[in-house]
Amino acid sequence: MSGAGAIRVNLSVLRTCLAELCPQHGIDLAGAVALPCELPLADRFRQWLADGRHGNLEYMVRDPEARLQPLLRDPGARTLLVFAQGYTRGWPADDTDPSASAAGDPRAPWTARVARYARGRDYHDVLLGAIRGVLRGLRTRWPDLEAHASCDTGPYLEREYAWLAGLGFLGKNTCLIHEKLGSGLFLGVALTNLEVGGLPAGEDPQRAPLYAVVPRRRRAFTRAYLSACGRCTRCIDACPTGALDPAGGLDAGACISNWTIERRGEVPAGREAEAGGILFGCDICQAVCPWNRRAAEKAAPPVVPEYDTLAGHADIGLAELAAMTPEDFRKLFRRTPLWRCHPDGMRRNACRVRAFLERRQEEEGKR
Ligand code: B12
Ligand code: SF4
Ligand code: SF4
Repeated sequence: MSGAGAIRVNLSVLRTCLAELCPQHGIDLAGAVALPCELPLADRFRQWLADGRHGNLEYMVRDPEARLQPLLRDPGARTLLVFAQGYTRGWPADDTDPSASAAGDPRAPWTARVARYARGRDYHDVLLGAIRGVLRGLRTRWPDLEAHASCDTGPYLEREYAWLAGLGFLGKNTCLIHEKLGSGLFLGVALTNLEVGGLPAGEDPQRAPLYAVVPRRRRAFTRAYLSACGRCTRCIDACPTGALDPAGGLDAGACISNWTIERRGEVPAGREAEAGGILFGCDICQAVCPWNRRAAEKAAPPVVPEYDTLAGHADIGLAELAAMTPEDFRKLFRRTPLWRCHPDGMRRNACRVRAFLERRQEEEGKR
């Protein structure tokens, strides 16, 4: 914040503004966390780093305390606004998507081997644009509003803030899950100089967000409502690499999503089969989640169409992807989440999937 000072706002006025602005910009959920806020799950994050479960994700080790306390970077901030935008309304029970089931059906188009979050325009652009639209709207009411918006790339534990702001609960697959919309949600935040009178102090999660396209499950939340998984362990059981810890958390070094997106170099030696027919990202631990199955059956407003644009390119073959030039890669994937893996990552992934499918066909031929 530049030092303009805090702007005092009333909670119900902010709620009314968000209710008007969020639908205009395709945002499904919005909430707020008062700062400073001691994150109740901070020790999980510290332990995650201490155990080396960030794997090759070196950016996670940079200044971890700043990630836990935004005021260290910006002492003038008073409220973190938190937003969620749906990219899919759950996963249906009969989902035969190989990125979900790793079934390795050789007839499946390459687009079905890509995690759903990556089948459209880059969410960093779409959601960030939407958040900035909301902030512009808020500025017409509060011209001195200072805000710094980010989506994914900012140093925030976005899921924990979303949980604290009442947007949903945290699942054993580590995702933020809304009881009606499921976990197919992107998260983004805006650090602001708003001081919201009546906003509960952090630490305990709020019962509901300030704006929601559909309300959360009607039930009396207990004070410590953290997770609605109960005894379910489907995501842990379904994960092909054992990346999910039954005690909570994920080993990024063992996660297919990391292997196919972030990791430079091949899948860890000897583990290629675990990634199966998956080309990019991994949806398995969300596709098996009953909350996503239920969400798929519910009538909820459609997600923004920008998140479903890849289908038009389904006719490209894996062989073409495996030999893709940087120029072709740029033409097809610029401003999509697939950009993140670079042309060599795409070639590497396509070669691995082809080898997997060939091996499978050979094995079936021998039977
Ligand atoms: C690093 C990262 C990854 C890494 C590591 C993931 C991980 N779980 O840590 C990799 C590359 C593997 C990854 C994969 C994916 N990611 Co990612 N990722 C991030 C990033 C940049 C940081 C996450 C982080 O801080 N990890 C550190 C650990 C300690 O934090 P955490 O897992 O969130 O856990 C916290 C809480 O959830 C809680 N907790 C953790 N586990 C449990 C379990 C229980 C039972 C309870 C009660 C609490 C709890 O404690 C932790 C401390 O706060 C965030 C963006 C951001 N700035 O936050 C996106 C983000 C988490 N990713 C996102 C997405 C969409 C994905 C994928 C679905 C993409 C895909 N289809 O391939 C997968 C999902 C894999 C999974 N099950 O998490 C979304 C998640 C949206 C949502 N609804 O939850 C985010 C928020 C990006 C965004 N802005 O939308 N991701
Ligand atoms: S994204 Fe895939 S590999 Fe990673 S934890 Fe979930 S199921 Fe396991
Ligand atoms: S599959 Fe079960 S355990 Fe995993 S997040 Fe969903 S409800 Fe929780």
